[in-house]
Amino acid sequence: RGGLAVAAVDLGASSGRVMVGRLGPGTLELTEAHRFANEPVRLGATLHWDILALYAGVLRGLRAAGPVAGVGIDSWAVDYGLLDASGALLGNPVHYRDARTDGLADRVADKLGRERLYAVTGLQHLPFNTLYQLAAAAGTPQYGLAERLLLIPDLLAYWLTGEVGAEVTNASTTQLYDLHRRTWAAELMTEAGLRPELMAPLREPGTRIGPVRPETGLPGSPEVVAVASHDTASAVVAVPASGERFAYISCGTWSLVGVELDRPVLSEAGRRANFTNETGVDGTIRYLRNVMGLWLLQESMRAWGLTDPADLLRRAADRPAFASVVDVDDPVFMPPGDMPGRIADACRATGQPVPETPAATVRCIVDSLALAHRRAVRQAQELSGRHVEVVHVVGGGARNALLCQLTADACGLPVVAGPVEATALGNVLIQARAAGAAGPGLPELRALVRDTQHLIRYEPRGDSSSWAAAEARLERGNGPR
Ligand code: LRH
Repeated sequence: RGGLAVAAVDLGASSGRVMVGRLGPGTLELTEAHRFANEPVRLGATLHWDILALYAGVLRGLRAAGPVAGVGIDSWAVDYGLLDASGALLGNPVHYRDARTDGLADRVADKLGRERLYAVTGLQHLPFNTLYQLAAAAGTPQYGLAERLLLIPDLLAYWLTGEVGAEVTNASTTQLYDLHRRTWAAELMTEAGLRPELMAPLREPGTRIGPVRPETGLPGSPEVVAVASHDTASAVVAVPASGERFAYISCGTWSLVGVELDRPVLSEAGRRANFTNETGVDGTIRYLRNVMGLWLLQESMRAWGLTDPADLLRRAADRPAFASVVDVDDPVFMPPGDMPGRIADACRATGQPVPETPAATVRCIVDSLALAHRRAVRQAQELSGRHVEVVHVVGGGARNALLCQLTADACGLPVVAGPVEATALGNVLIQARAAGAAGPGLPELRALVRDTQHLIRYEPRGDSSSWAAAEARLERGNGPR
C-alpha cells in the first residue's frame, strides 16, 4: 500500500494552517501546505473573526495540499456562527475576546446557579463560554432570525460539505453540553432564555461528515471527517506520553494545563480553582485549567511592532529571575491592547520593580507563566488525585526553550517538549484511525507520535523552593484568588 495522506485544517487564534499528514507502517510525517494570518477585525464596537478570510485560507490550503483522502478541521473553542433558515450566515462570528459578555457572564452564572452549572456541564467559569455569548446575543435581530448555531470548525465543515453537525469535544466547551447525558443541556438553555433547537445533532470524532462539494472548486472531493475539533482536544491526542502519570500543557495563545482522566471531577474545590472537565476522545476527560498563556508575549510583540521573539527571549534568559511576577490570569490581561503597559501597571500596583526594557518585560512574562504552570500542575494533581511524573509541553510553546526550562524548574519535574504541531498531528491521527491506518487506542496513537516526532527533554534545575517563595509573593500581592 502507498500509505495514507490526509489534510489537517488547524485554526489558531493568531494563524491558520493546512498540514498534510502521511502515514505508512510505523511512519507519520507532517508537512505544511499553507499558513495564513488570522487577524481579528474591529467593526464599530465589536471584535469579529474574519471568517471569510479564514475560509479562503482553508480553500487555498486544500488546493496546495494536493490529493488527500480526508480533511479534518479543528479550531479554538466556544465561538460560533448563526445561520438563518436558508443556511446563510447571519453576521460575522464575534471574537471571544470581545467585551459583550463583560458583567453579563457573572449575572447569568449567578441566576442559573454556579454550583448547578458546574454539576451539569463540568465547565470552568470563563466569561466567553458560548452560554454567555449567546445570552449577550439573545434579543438582537440576528438571534431572532437564527435557526442554527454552528461552532467554527462545524461551520467550515458545513461550507465544504453542506452537512450540519456539532462535534462533541468542541460542544463540551460551550457550557451548553450536559456532561453526564452527553447531550445538549436543553433545560439549562431554556432557563437561560435560549432556544435549544438552535443546536445541531452531536457527532463523535472519527465519524464521516461528507465529501467536499464540487461548488467549492476543490479537485477530487475528499471526505471531510469529524476529528477532535476543539484544538486542545486534538493536541491532547498527540501528547507523546506513555502510561497515565503525566500532565500536559498545550501551550499556544493559551496554556491549557491539566491531566487526562476517565471520569469527571466535580468537586467544589475544583470548581473554585476554575478547573474544567472538557470531553476528550474515547470517553476521556480533559481535566484542565486555562492559563492566559503566550497571549501576553504575542500581544506585547504586537505593541512593540516585532514579529520574531527569539532575540528577546535570548536576552530575557540572561536577566535575573523573579525581578517581578504578575498573575497572568488577571482578567485585565484578557482584551487586546497595550500589554507592556498593563504588565507595568500590575507590577507597580503590587509594589514590584517595573520592567524597564522589552527584555525585562519578556522575562517577567516567562517567569510569571512558568509560575502559573507550576500552580496549575500542582492543583491538577491535588484535585484529581492523579500523581504525575512528567510534564508534556506541546504546541508552539514547546519551541520556547526558556519557558520549557523554567516550567521544569518551577514544577520540579522533567518537561518533555514537543511536538510543536501536536494539534495538527492529533487531527491527522483521528482521521488515520477512522481509515483503519492507526490505533486502535490512544496508547498506540501516542506511541506513534513518540517514535516519529522530535522531542526535547528538560530536567528540573535546583530545588523549587524559590518558586514557592515567588508564588507566595504573588498571592500576598494580589490577595486570595
Ligand atoms: C485554545 C482554545 C482553548 C479555549 C480558547 C477559547 O486555542 O481552544 O482551549 O479555552 O481557545
